[in-house]
Amino acid sequence: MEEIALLKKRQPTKDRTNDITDQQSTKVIDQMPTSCADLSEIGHTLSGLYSVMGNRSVESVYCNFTNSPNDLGFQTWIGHVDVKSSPAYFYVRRNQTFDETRTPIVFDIERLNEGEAYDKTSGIFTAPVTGRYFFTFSGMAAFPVAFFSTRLFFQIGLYKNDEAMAYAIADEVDVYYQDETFSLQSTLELIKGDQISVQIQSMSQSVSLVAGMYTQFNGFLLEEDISQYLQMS
Ligand SMILES: [Ca+2]
Repeated sequence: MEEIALLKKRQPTKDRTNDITDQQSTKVIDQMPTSCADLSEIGHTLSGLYSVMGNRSVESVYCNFTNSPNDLGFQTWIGHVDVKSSPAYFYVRRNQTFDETRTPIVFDIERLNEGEAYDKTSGIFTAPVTGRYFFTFSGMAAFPVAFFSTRLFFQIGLYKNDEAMAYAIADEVDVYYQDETFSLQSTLELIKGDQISVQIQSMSQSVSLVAGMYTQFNGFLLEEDISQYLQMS
């Protein structure tokens, strides 16, 4: 008796499996699904959240398969799915002061370098994938004792390949030793292989970049153009 009861309990599950395999008309589409209609076409029947391919990114949609494809509630767009084929974020500092112009500043202290896109021997971040990135650089410039009251300046830039994307400046007019802070930020569209560095664009003689905890370079991949890798058939 117990066995029969058990069989009866299992029966609905078996029937449902048959429903899907025997009655649902399924077919293969020659691309990644881009909508609930595509998902339905390849055989999905359970309503729920699904990932589909959008124009530039993977998107999340809610499919209500109890509605017909023409009903308003059949597909509800939820948002973009943040897919990254490779992580990229870093936080680096420098151990010693720096005073060379138009040379990538080497930050040799890696607090974090996920994905190893920042190279601490060259000072260059190389975009591992095409997408949008955020960079921030803040620091302190040291101004020497001047013998007469004159303006000393320090101009630093964030460079994409060899082109400046942002400048920050610090200056002082004083006869005493001075420090002054600066910061710059950039949100950039980068192609895979683009190189980002921080360089002193120009400065007065004997000015220098302070090292240690006072100068920090950070960056991370905001959003990757994932679709370009997925055009395979
Ligand atoms: Ca100033």
